[in-house]
Amino acid sequence: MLNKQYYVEKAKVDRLVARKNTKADFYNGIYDRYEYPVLTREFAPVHWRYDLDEETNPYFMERLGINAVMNSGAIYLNGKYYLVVRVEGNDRKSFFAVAESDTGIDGFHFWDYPVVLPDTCAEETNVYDMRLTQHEDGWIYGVFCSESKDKNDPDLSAAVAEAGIVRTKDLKTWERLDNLKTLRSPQQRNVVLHPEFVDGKYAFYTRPMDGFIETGSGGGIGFGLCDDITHAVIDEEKIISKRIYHTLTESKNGAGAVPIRGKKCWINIAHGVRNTAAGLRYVLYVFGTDLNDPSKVIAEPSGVFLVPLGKERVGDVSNVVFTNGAIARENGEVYIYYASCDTRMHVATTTIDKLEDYLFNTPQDPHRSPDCVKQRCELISKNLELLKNEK
Ligand code: M1P
Repeated sequence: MLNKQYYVEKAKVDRLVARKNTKADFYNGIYDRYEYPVLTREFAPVHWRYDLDEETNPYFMERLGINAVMNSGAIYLNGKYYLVVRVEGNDRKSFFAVAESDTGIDGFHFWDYPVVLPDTCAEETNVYDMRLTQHEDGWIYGVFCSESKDKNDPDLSAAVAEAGIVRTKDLKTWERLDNLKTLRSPQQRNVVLHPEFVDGKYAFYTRPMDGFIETGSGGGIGFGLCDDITHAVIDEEKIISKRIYHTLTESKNGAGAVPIRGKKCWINIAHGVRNTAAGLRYVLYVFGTDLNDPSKVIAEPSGVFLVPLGKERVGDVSNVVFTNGAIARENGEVYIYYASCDTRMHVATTTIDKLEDYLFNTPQDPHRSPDCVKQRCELISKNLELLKNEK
């Protein structure tokens, strides 16, 4: 018999899904933020977490809890906004689940079952952070981190990160392809597939790393081409967005959402990491690449694009924002989905025009305090002149 507590808990989930989201009182002219997260662990269906049968669960105890919903790939299909969410169970293992919405800012609800990926790698322990690429070849690709224990290292925590690749047409049936091989980098995370062929080949953004956490000699976000997506191998990785001393990418960086085709450039929303006394701080930054050569950076505005603010600053891994999904609509609207603190999902909305204005008209980082002061004084004196003439 069904335990009646089910209805109480289900009503809580239903209320969250029905809650309208409104723009927050935040302004920077670049994007809007929203009052509420678009997904939290409380959105997870009750039937994912509880055994509903009174006989086998007399206390209506949570049997398989959900710890977090975060880093989500995003896609717009047949009039709906879809997130392929990284869901982390109470057992620390992540899996993917589809949540859909009619508006892109609220109403996200999970499908009944999580994504069941073909289980082709016996040694794979964890999967996370899927980027969804609607490729011009007609497939929707999901590229994600496939993590296994490093059997050659006796350290209990030593692990290997590779890029797993799946493809689908409907987000329901998934075909698993070979993991990406990068011949010069032992580890890969934050790999993203470009949506168009480049020189007739599949193009990947990579993030070469020496270790599982430390990028070591890995100099930043790489770019490489491969002929066969079903057995993807990249020989050369050209570093296109570098790690730079005393910037937000000093410790590491990584590609985020699948690049968006703008009018002037490919819009790349990435994350940069620096170390602090409070641990690593993850923020988002944006760069633009040539429409004809996505490996060539042509716009590099200075500094952070989006940082964790207020309640977003605290969670399982505090001081983190991370994106691996954005949706650009045909009318130019852009929905940037970002997670805060590896805990919950948010949205920020903007337009392609605004992002390109930001990319090409935000000053570049002069890399030294005296030059930053000069840059700011120029802005101040121009503004004071304007204000004087207004009087
Ligand atoms: O905890 C913050 C993020 O850490 C990793 O990102 P990176 O590989 O750049 O360090 C990822 O594991 C990501 O999932 C996580 O959000």
